[in-house]
Order: sequence, then structure tokens, then C-alpha cells
Amino acid sequence: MIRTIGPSARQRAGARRWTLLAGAGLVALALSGCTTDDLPAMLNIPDPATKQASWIYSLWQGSWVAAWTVGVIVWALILWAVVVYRKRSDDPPVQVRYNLPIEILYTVVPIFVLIPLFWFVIRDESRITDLSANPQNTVNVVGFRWNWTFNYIGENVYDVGSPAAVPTLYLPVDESVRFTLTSPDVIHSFWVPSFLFKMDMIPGKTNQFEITPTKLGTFSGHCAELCGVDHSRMLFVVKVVTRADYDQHMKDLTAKGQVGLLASGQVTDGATGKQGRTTIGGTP
Ligand SMILES: [Cu+2]
Repeated sequence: MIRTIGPSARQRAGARRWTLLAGAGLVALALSGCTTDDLPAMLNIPDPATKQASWIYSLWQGSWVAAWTVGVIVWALILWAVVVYRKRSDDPPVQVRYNLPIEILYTVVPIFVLIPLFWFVIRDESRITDLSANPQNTVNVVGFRWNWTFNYIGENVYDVGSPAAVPTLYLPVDESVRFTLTSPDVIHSFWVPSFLFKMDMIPGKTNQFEITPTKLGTFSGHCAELCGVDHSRMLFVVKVVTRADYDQHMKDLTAKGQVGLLASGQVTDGATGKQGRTTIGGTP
């Protein structure tokens, strides 16, 4: 007696119906005109506060949509195989080793998933790290153990913080700013979560990136590289303000005598308690 091992005609018809329904659901979702604004901020990503951050935000959401789509299809296929090909007898199931069409499918489908992902990542990475010929503002950020110095290059003023007195970085809204990142001691990382971006500051090397803040407001900043005993106290505040408020702040720093550029800051060595201050630009 010959026994069938695969699904019956009725089961195949049922599977086809579910496949059609799932496909129709995906098409309806795609045609419903959803934009990234309709999607939730996945995994608590902050609202983007710069032009570049909005590209990163879209890439993040797009990656999640792609991941969920692939995930749902894979889970559906697993469930379908479990139900339709469940054990019906003690005979061994049909063996599908060396099934060339299936193996070609295993190879081709991931390639078609990864090519768009790769394309979007390369496109966004190159425009996020792009440096313009003439940024409107330049700030040299010095990360030191354990705080920050902000040297406003064009205005020739600085501000410097300490773990006890957190400094504020002022940026004018809707103007491009280039950050040049330096460190006199160990590797730190300049991170403003609302910019959705961070970059390391490495002794002996100058890293650079540019952003254009698009939202007025106050944002938190952190060191994102474990750099020593007071790493967690390497905090700062970012205020994105109007051009008039920015100019006023530059005047305030000048009035306080914070003129010139600091190569480092108030360096505190937690291990020995030593303190020192180094300067560049001739003005202490
Ligand atoms: Cu640090």
C-alpha cells in the first residue's frame, strides 16, 4: 500500500489561501501610504534634532520595517511547515537534500534582502559623514579626563567644564557646524543622543563631522567611551539657540575673559589627585 507523506489537496488549498491573505495584507500595508512619521520611535530612539539625524532616524525605521517583514515571513513559513508537514506516520519523510532550486533560493533571497539595506547604509553613511567646504561655524571639542572644553574657533572664545560644573555648548539653529574632536589623554567619545550620532576623540588624531541643528532646545551630552574613573561624570549640555542668542553668549564668554583656545582643560587625575591646566593660542 502506498501512503502519502506530503499535504493533501485540501491542506494545500488552505495553505495557498493563507499565503494569499498574508501577501494581500503586505500589499495593502505598502499601498496605504504609510510614512516614517506614522511609525513609532522604535526602541526609544530620541526625536532627531539635526538634519543629519533625520536621515539616521529614517534608516533606523526602514531597517526595522525590513527586519519585521523578513521576520514575519520566516515565522509564517515555519508555522506553515510545522502544520502542513506534521508527522502523520512512522515512515521517514521525503528527503530534500541536494535540492538545487531550494538551495539557489536560500542564496538568492538573502542577496535581494541585503542589497537594498547595503545601498541605503552606504548612501546615508556618506552624506552623514560628508564635510562641506565652508561650514558656517566650527567648534573644537576637547574631551579630557573628565570633562569637556568647547573652543569656538571663529569667535576665539572657549568654555570649559568639570564634573562638578557641567559646561554648555551653544549652537545656532539652522546653521551648519563642524566639530573637530581632540583628546589630550585617552579615548573619549562625543555623544549627543538627540543628534543620533557619536564620534570618538582619539589622542594624536583629529576627527571631524558636521551637523545642522534644526530644533531649538536643550539637549544632554555624554562621553560614550569608558575612559576612566569619572567617565560617568563627563556630561555636558547642548543649547540650540537663535543666532542673536548665540552672538550674546559669545559676548558673555568674552566678557568673562574666556578668550583664546584651550588645548585641554581642567585635567584631574583621579588616581593621584593631581591637577593641571594647559593652554594653546597664547592666552591662558
Ligand atoms: Cu570620556
